[in-house]
Amino acid sequence: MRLKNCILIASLSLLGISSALAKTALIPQPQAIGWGGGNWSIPSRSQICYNPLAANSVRWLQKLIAPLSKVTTKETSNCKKASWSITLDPQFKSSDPEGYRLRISSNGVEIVSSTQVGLFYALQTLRQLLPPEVEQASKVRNYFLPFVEVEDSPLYSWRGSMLDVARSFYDVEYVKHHIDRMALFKLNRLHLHLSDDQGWRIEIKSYPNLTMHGGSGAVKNGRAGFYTQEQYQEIQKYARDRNITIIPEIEMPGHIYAALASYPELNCAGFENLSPRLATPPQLYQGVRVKWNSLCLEKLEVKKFVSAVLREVSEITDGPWIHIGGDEVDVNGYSQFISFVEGEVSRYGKITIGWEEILQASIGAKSIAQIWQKDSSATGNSKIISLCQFFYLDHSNTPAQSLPNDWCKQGGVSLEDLYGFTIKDMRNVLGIEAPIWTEFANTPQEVDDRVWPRLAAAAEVSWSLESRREISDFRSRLGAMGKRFDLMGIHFYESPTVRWTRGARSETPRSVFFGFAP
Ligand code: TNX
Repeated sequence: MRLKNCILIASLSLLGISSALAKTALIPQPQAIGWGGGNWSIPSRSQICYNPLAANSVRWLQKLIAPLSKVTTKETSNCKKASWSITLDPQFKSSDPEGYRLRISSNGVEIVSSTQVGLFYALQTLRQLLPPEVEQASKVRNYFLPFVEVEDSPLYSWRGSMLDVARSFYDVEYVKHHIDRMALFKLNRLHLHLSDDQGWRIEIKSYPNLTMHGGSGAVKNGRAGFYTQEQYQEIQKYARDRNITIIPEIEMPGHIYAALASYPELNCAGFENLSPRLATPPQLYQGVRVKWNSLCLEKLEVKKFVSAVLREVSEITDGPWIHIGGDEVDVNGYSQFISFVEGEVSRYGKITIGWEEILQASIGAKSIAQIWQKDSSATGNSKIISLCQFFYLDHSNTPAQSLPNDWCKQGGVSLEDLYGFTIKDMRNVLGIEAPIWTEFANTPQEVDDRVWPRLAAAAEVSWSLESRREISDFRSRLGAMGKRFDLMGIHFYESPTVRWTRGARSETPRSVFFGFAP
């Protein structure tokens, strides 16, 4: 089958016709896929027809195929003759609301789902079947799409990436590129780690010094900066259009030195809450030590502060969750404090997420634990799995890369380690999230190098059934993705176990959907 395809592709390219080399390069692997025996030649002029419910999705499709064909659109309930049809059908049966069907035959391309999200994912699958040049919106003519039928839906509802913008700051533009790349792999949660010892990155109007002072710092060699509330909402809207929910994290009661430096009254008398005292307010901190500071929990000012911050963050957050950190801190009154914070979060209408340590407090049934070191199944709370030996992208890709953060797994977290993640007990598991901490990833290129391609593997682990996953097959699909990464300007790590196809790497990040709003 493979050999036949190669011969076909080779002979088509001899004729000067580009074809679906991308045939084997779908990531994540769909739940069901059947390749047909032929190809559909995209006509130079074509029509998309759509039903009224799909009006928003049709604009994405138009944008995607503009490089391939001169397209017109038609709203109709009878899509029999069009080259492209896209239908939002509330009656469409799928095992999940995010599911979809994509069919390519001699009649053209037909997409259907019961939701806009499903249609969006069908378009991402189609995007991967199209030549990587569409990412740069370069004209591609005479392209052939393989006959195929895809029936697809996700394993988990939580398919996440976490970006630490606190140690080193990443601006709105980079975050938007990151979001576009996430969307390509059907990821749907972006957790922003907005505060830590080295920096405070989100404007809080009632505590302006958090960003004026706390936002001016960063880890050594890192970047300073912050998002205004308006910029934060701009990111959120951009993500929302791409079915990605932003989860804001405000760390407390530890990992909070940037706030302690900005508002000294949040410290205890004599700075007893700083131990060892690695910096003294208002001095900023550029190091990478953890577990040395905490809010002064017994102070009334601290409760007032926490409440005001959570209120403002909740007000600008459109998703249901607020992440409160809660990790790596040794402090008396931890449990009561977490209960207080959880109460404030729910008072402002949101659900609490915290790192696994919050399970030591008596948290409410609705709160969610993010597991990073030790999976404890003894709890009824929902869990997000970020176990460091599988999902910590600040760790090296290979021993040869030898990055400074290797505390969880010496030699690093290889593509194979991550891809090999399996789960015995799926009860209460919402899904998976892969964090990139940025103590030692200080530029967009360095983040790219840690995040890609491993985040694509995390996307497959969170979308595809274990029975649909196979490492050598994944490696070959990933290798075929190399040229697309290059044309998108992604500085990915060339995992040595993958045979990469390459293209001319774009100087600047790009994607067919960058900056697009439907
Ligand atoms: C542990 S994971 C941390 C982070 C560090 C990371 C470095 C977690 C909840 N805390 O503060 O950045 O290790 O790998």
